[in-house]
Amino acid sequence: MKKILVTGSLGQIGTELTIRLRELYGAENVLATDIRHVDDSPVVNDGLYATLDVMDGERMQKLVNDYQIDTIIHLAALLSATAEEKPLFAWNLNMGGLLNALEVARHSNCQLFTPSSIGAFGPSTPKDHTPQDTIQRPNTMYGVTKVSAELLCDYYFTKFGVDTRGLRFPGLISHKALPGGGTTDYAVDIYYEALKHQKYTSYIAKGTYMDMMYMPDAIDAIIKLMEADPSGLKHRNAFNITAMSFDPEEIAASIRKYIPAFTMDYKVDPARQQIADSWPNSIDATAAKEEWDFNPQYDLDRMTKSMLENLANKLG
Ligand code: AKB
Repeated sequence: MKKILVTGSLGQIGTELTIRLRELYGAENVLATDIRHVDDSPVVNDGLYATLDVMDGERMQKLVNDYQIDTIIHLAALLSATAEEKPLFAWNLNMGGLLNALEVARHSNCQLFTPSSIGAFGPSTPKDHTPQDTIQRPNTMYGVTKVSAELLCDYYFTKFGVDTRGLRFPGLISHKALPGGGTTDYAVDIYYEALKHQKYTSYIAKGTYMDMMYMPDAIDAIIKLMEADPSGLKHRNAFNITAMSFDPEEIAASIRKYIPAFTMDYKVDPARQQIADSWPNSIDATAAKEEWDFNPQYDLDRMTKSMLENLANKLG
């Protein structure tokens, strides 16, 4: 049975992933960690939990030793919009945290997962059906850290034999935990506002297409990739994955199928728009499909239905 340590477990991916990993591998085999401690979170209360600042490599190593960890899922990082506001901190946290996780993985022979992003692409990348292997010259600090992270994980695999694996995530949409500081967050906010006020003001301009995915598909993808037979993996770090690509008008139209009175207007945020404009319209996930059978289940309308049903229950 795997013994898994998750960093950033109170974040948007970590919250749902930790719960799923505990269901699959047993609560006693999943150690959730985060720099924060949130009293009423199931991540903290329903299993093993320890505070961990990923910049503290010694503590990370001690936790791995104490709990005999063999798999590290390293999620702690700043997202794109916050990274643009605090570029030096973003570099230090995103790269320093990963380097610590890779060193611990090397010393303790752990498998390691870390997410990359569509943010690893830039303005000179082909915008439509962006290939798996293509130009990566991002012009955001987030993107610079993501490309560097992909290369660093490749290096640790080829040089030291660490079993590193990764996915280039699109915008992730979830009803359980909110994202924080991303460019694609509008596609989560819109569902909350649709239910609360039947209207939304989008900070992303009409006609801006970005790849997106519903969180259950993202969680399945992480688990499937980590379980995949390594002999079938030609690309370890990191696979393009996507389930849909839409602009603000299309997600609004999908919401209107369930809330006909829903309206949307625009107040574009130049900082986040500039980031969105540098990313692909839609990426090509063929390598993930061929190498480990990536198979997302949710398209836009199915996701909208599930988001609205679940959020309606949550918001009462
Ligand atoms: C962000 O918007 O920063 C993230 C991402 C696509 O990596 N959701």
